[in-house]
Amino acid sequence: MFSWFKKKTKIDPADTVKPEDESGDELALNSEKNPEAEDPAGPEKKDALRGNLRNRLARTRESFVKKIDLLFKGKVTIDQDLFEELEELLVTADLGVATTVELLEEARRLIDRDKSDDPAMLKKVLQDKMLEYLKQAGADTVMVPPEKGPFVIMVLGVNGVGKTTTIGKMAYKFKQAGKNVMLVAADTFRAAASEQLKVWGDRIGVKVVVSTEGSDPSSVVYDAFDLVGSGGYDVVIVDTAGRMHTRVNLVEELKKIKRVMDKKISGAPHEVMLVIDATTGQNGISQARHFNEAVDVTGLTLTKLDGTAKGGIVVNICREFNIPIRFIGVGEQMEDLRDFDPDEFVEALFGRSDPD
Ligand SMILES: Nc1nc2c(ncn2[C@@H]2O[C@H](COP(=O)(O)OP(=O)(O)O)[C@@H](O)[C@H]2O)c(=O)[nH]1
Ligand SMILES: [Mg+2]
Repeated sequence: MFSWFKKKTKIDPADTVKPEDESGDELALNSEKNPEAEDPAGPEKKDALRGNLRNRLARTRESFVKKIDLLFKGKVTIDQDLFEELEELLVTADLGVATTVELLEEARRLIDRDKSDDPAMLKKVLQDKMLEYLKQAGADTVMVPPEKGPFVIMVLGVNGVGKTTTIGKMAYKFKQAGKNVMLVAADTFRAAASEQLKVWGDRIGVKVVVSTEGSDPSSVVYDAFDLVGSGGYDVVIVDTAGRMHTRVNLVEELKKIKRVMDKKISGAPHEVMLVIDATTGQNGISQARHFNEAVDVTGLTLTKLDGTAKGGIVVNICREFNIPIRFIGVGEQMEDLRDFDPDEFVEALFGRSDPD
């Protein structure tokens, strides 16, 4: 099992509370206080969380995995019909045409090679291949903070995808791990955006630098970053506007914010995180493409997986972009942000027994 924060963790949780921590190691979010931390003494607790993820992914399970099961039920041989039905099912589950075609070609190749006629084999190939896609994109998913100074995360995404909520949830995770967090409201397009971030910050107990509506987002960032050194912040998360109707301006604005960040803190932002709403299906793919062309995206968060049957989008995104998924959002509460773990995800979806 691995995920970006469980893997290669070198920081002792006791060390992470020191604001002067400059070890340069991967961020250790799995402190004792983190409810999702792997607890060798508590397998029941881990099982409960796993069961919970399974519940949260219920809609995708129902519409996608159960349909696959139904399709295979009673089938004794693999025939063209089975392939065609499977193709349709995968495409409608938002795996995308290209991913589906590739998956089925690979399945055909393996079935020919093994001269297999067993539908169970086809199903297994499908699951394995999906897991492979998820693992390829997530092979190196550890977010690495800089050797010195704060870890700066810039959060992007179109309106309503869940940026501000995800920032609140991330801040909670970092806080739980003993990090000193500052949030910056650089979504100056709507006053409500700044207020919403403030509400999250107050709830969690972290500093929020608010902005006034209509102010220049890069000057908000410029001023906010002046406070970083004196405040001893370990993590700075910047919320940005995501209006789409002025895409060119938005791109220029994001580039400018990035430049300002780097000017104030060399190397920042260390993570450019794009938030994608899983319920938008293929639309999410084109958003990822646009944003990635404009500013190099280094990590993804997929939100609202609890409310959608389009969970297949995760496989599609992993195959299409070689950008690691850091988190998945599975609810509206602050605890509802999960580290993305391919094994755990596939297991929760297909209900396999523990792959380890
Ligand atoms: N069910 C569910 N709702 C979410 C999730 N993430 C965000 N939301 C909701 O999506 C809506 C828009 O979120 P917001 O953070 O304001 O989006 P922003 O415009 O990108 O900043 C809010 O009602 C959130 O509560 C999630 O993982 N699951
Ligand atoms: Mg927002």
